[in-house]
Amino acid sequence: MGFKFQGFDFLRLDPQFTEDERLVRRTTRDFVEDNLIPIIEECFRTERFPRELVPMMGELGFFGANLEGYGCAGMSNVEYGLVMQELERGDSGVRSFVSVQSALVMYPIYTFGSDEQKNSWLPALATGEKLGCFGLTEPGFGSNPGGMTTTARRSGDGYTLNGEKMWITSGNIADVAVIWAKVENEDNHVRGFLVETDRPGLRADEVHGKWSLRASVTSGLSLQDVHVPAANLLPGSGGLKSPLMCLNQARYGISWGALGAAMDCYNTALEYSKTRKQFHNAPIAMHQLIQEKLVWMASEIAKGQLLSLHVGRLKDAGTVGHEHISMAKRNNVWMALECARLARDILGANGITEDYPIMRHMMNLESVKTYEGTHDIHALILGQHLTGIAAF
Ligand code: TGC
Ligand code: FAD
Repeated sequence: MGFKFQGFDFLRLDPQFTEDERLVRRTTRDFVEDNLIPIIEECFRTERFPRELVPMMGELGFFGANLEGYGCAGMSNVEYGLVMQELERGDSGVRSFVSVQSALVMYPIYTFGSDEQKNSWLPALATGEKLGCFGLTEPGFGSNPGGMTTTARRSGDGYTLNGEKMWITSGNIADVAVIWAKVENEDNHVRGFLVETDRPGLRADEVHGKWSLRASVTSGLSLQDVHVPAANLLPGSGGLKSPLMCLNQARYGISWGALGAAMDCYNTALEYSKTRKQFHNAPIAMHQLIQEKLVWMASEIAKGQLLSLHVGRLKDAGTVGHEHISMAKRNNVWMALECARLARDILGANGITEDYPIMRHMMNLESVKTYEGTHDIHALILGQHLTGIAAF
């Protein structure tokens, strides 16, 4: 069932987007409408990542979209954001997959990698022929990745890695893992390593039974004496700042993605409220309480659009701060989750079924609120920026 997506432009923002930006949005929207929407409920129900869509997403330039060269599309950050918005209108799990491939795998290779690493990995990651994952979080260190216990020790012609990574998106389908580890004989400095997933000693265990992001693969990674050549160290990486720079790219995309999920919830609730009749044989949209909920959603989505667009323009101008990205991620994900809850309410009992996308968005957004820095961690990042005092 569900209702056809109408787009959302209460503030008449469209003229603020360039023709290229509108084209990227249209192309991604068509891809989602034609290829993702028809299968997403089945994927979510059966805990299946729709891998068959990967080659098409590669052809459309979704992977590493805002990077230049190496077969990447060279999109602006606003265009990249609009891709994320449209993908997450389809499903947060598919947007997560693209975020990880782009912001957390291709970006660090592009930014910290050697020419050899860039040439050998980026073109294949851009087409989707190769897939990647990003291992920062550990079982005991989520919000505080600086405490990580995964180690790399220089040995022979390379490094030997040991440790456990947890909650790793795409872990079981990746060809390469970007692993963050403390180098034991280099003052425990955090560095990034490219670890091919068929190396002896690396094991990926898929997490099953998630009630969120069920169309996305999530894994635990175990590294036991995994040896990589010295050429697998990302030479430009150094310190916790390096993985945090990757997180900025992903968090920025998430701020747009959450808008897409919120728009889908709003659109569904609006259309439903105009057709569902209760009391006086009249649509429930005539009731003030229903209208107030719709107005809240429309107002918050419109404000969220302004926020992401402005942060995107700052990013394109090279003047964005990570605090701006924290505000956009925190606000828009919270807002989207509230929209999902209000929309579910408006749909009554129908809202809990897979006939409508609401409950799937709501469950997905619970993860989105937690990953890439929880809602509260972003409050503390912003608090630190405002006061100069770290309260972590
Ligand atoms: P702290 O001492 O504050 O910072 C260490 C160094 O990093 C610098 N820095 C940043 N640089 C770039 N971007 C940022 N956002 C940065 N934040 C801090 C900082 O200036 C410092 O530089 P330097 O030169 O002085 O060394 O570090 P801390 O250990 O106190 O931690 C800070 C905190 C809590 C903000 C950070 O650890 C954090 O963000 N925690 C949240 C962890 C997180 O977000 N994990 C995400 C894992 S990946 C994931 O979830 C993927 S989900 C799938 C998908 O994306 O779709
Ligand atoms: P914790 O850090 O244990 O936090 C638990 C609670 O305590 C939260 O409410 C938090 O806000 C609060 N809290 C923690 N510290 C403080 C404090 N100082 N003050 C106040 N409150 C605090 N990680 C990766 O590296 N790669 C991935 O690809 C990846 N994909 C993921 C996919 C999914 C589906 C999920 C759910 C997670 C993924 N993650 C990934 C991990 C994610 O980044 C972490 O879950 C997140 O950083 C939070 O860590 P945690 O779950 O250990 O929670």
